[in-house]
Amino acid sequence: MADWWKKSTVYQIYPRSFMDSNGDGIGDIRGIIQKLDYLHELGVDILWLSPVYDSPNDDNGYDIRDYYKIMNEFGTMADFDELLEKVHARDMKLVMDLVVNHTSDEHAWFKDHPNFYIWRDQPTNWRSFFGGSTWQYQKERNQYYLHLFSKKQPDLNWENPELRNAVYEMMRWWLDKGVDGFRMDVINMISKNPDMKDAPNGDGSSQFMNGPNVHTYLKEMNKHVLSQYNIVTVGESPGTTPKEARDYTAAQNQELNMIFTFEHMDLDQASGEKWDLKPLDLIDLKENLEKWQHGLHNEGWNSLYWNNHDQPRIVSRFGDDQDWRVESAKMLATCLHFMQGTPYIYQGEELGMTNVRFDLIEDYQDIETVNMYQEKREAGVSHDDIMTKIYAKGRDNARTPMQWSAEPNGGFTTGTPWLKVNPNYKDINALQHKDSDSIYQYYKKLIGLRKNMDIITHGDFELLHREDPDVFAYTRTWNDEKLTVYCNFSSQPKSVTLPEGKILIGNYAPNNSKGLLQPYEAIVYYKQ
Ligand code: TEU
Ligand code: CA
Repeated sequence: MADWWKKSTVYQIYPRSFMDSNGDGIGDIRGIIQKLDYLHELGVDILWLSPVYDSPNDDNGYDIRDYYKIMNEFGTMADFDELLEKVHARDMKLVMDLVVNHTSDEHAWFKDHPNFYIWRDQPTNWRSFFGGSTWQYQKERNQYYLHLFSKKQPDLNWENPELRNAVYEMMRWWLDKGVDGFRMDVINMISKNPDMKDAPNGDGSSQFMNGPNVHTYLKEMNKHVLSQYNIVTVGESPGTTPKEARDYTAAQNQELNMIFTFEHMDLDQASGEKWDLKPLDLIDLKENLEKWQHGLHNEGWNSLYWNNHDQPRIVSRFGDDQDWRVESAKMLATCLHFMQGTPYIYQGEELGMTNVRFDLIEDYQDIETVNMYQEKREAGVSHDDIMTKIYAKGRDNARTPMQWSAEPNGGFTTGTPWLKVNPNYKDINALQHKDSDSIYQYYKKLIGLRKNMDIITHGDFELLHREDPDVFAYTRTWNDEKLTVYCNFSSQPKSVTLPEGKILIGNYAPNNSKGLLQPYEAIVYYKQ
């Protein structure tokens, strides 16, 4: 079936933190194999693996040393082949994380093919996403190489056709193995302005995001590789608007199937820096998601997500992980899963896993967090002020090990976990996932509704009660069918006018039907 991914739900696995099968404290491919029935039971259709390729793990696998080898800590290529076969045996699909904006500086290309990278005699003032300059001096060449991320992640020079062909050859190798598509890491950064200049505040993003040749490269990639397989592609593209997203994802443009926007994930930051915190204004969120629903309706396709391995956990961020954790986790899921697009569930989201608060910076592993801590301490910011920022937005919030049970380390490992397990694992874990009122079972229902209701896939979106600061309400209409979704994003009861139709799903049982939404209540009405 064409566009099969429009009715699919994707589950993102961060292998390092998913399940450790051999007691070394690091998740691995055999651990994923052990949990395939848990995933199949949830009803997800596509598994997206964060990178499993050989890597020195400066950025936990997003610094690839060998695209044709599995990272030692994760297992062997035979393990991978077994995983792929067992995923397919369950009628699920497997999508790899394609990181081709940069490689590891330990990749053979960096030594043998320097022209696969970007060199300049003089650096610009651009700042790296991980702090410091985006330029690293190399004595042997007496030049600087560009690295938008860590200095061990040199950017690839996509102007070089030899590099592009080497990437396409590698992509075909994985697709010929039978993988079902790619999530493409910062794919909208692969084309840089050739004449790079200093930028205000060192923010070079206007010169490397959605650059001059990005569509040329993606059309070429589609022609040489993507169009030859029945696969799904999603491009991670920070700094992209709906207009640009249409250019990437409109079918007639023959580039990608969908992209990840970051706009809704930037609404609780006060400035250009993710660590400058401000409370979310729900009206901003409603208007942003409306803009994306309308911007790609019938022309392009949305990815729908609250969580991934870079974002804090949504129940702690936009919900209430203290007094209303289960209700708000289900409410947030309802809000997202009735929109148009392909939903992405990040490991642990289906359990209502929360952010973590380690007292010591030494307990944190993420290069982005560790670098930021050092930079801000040197600038005189107090430990406590920085920890507040890390608690809110640090990437390790999403990377604490999956909480499978109340056993030591949440059943993730019998060894010492590479990153400490969230201490709340005794209360929050997968053991209860079969309980009828669990968050997992609620997600399972949502996933099933998407498969069976065309209105969710195709219906028109209309925002309701635009000015209400606490209730996110919208309708979907398709022929003579109508869905009305009410989500209370607050801990206060909120009165709403009852729509016509019957209650399809809700996170309170028995559902409130008197028009007074309980704290964090979500309720969906269906009329035919
Ligand atoms: O993230 C790209 C990206 O935009 C990040 O800077 C993101 O905005 C930031 O991590 C939020 O705090 C991708 C991967 O998802 C990320 O894990 C990698 O570190 C990065 O690219 C480099 O490969
Ligand atoms: Ca292991």
